[in-house]
Amino acid sequence: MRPEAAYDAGIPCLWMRGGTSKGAYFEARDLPSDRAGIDALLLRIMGSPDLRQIDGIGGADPLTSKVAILSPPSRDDADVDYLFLQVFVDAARVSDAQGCGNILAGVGPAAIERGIVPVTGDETPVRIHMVNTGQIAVARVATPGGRVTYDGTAAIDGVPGRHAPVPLMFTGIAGSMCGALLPTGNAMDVIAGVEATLIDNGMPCVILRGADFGITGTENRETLQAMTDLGARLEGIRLQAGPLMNLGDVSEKSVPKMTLVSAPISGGVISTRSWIPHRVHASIGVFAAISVATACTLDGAPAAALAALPGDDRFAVEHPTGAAEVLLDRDAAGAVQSAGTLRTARKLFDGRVFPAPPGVLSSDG
Ligand code: NQM
Repeated sequence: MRPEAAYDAGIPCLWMRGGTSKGAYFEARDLPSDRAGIDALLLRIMGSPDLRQIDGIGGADPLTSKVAILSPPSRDDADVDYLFLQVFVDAARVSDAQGCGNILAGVGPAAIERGIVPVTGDETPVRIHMVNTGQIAVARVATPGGRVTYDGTAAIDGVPGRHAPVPLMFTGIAGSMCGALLPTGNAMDVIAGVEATLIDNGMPCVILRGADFGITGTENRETLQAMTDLGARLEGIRLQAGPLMNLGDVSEKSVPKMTLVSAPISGGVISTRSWIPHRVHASIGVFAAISVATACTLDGAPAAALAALPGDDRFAVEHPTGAAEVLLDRDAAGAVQSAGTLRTARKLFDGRVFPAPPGVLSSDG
């Protein structure tokens, strides 16, 4: 491991928006070789723990306190390895216990920018080994004239403007962290007297009926965040769900996510409000949306009874700032075989980041 002073001259860092999240993209070779060293350095870079992350580059929100670490592929069926790390805002904690499909959207462009993946045409397919779950995603990156472009006409809800599309396709993501799509074997379980679906199609999620919590599905993020009793009730259910989902004690983990569902309001399949798990999501995570959409197809799941299923494979999962479109390929029996989504990404800044000196950050906000 390198001495601390090796980082005083700054660390190469790409600051990118991936989907509806933002994060720091690093190459593994520029970081310490051990996880403890990486975690300590990332806390200093993002400015955690501190509610404002004022002495770091984190955005004082779990959705903008994210990190992607890229390295050459460790598998023959991939072009790049991507390790996702969630840097907690208010705790000195860094977690690899989840992936992130939004930050994933920036991985293909970043890997090309950094020369890990060569351009292969006007569009470059990038096979991404998602190290957190051991699964592969394929991103298609617009590379006209041999360079990544972020300009384009694709729009995603939760992000202003139009940008180059980054379609993402996934196979075999069921049971990514829980070992099975339905870790309890049931489409519906009862926890603390409430019916829930415990599901993992790329992201461990607990899906509950909003009506059981007095939620209509029209509330905005701020309203829900202010409902502290609701947050505490969801956390109680989450702590019980963790072991049932083969995740063990989840008191310090960012999974499972908690999603309240209601009948669709604006022409989509279902309305969602998500806790990730203690802050309310401004929209919904990519894999969380895939997991919710999948739950909508399961007989006996509370979400299925509320859903307006589409006639095709396009599932619009409504969220507080619009809808996320999920593609679900189903076999003749209706079982989900593969999934996809459309994201966009944008390079915001490319430079060197300077970590705060060790030991100066505190959590007194
Ligand atoms: O579910 C937030 C996000 C995410 C994760 C979170 C995500 C996903 O929106 O794949 O994208 O759930 O912590 O970035």
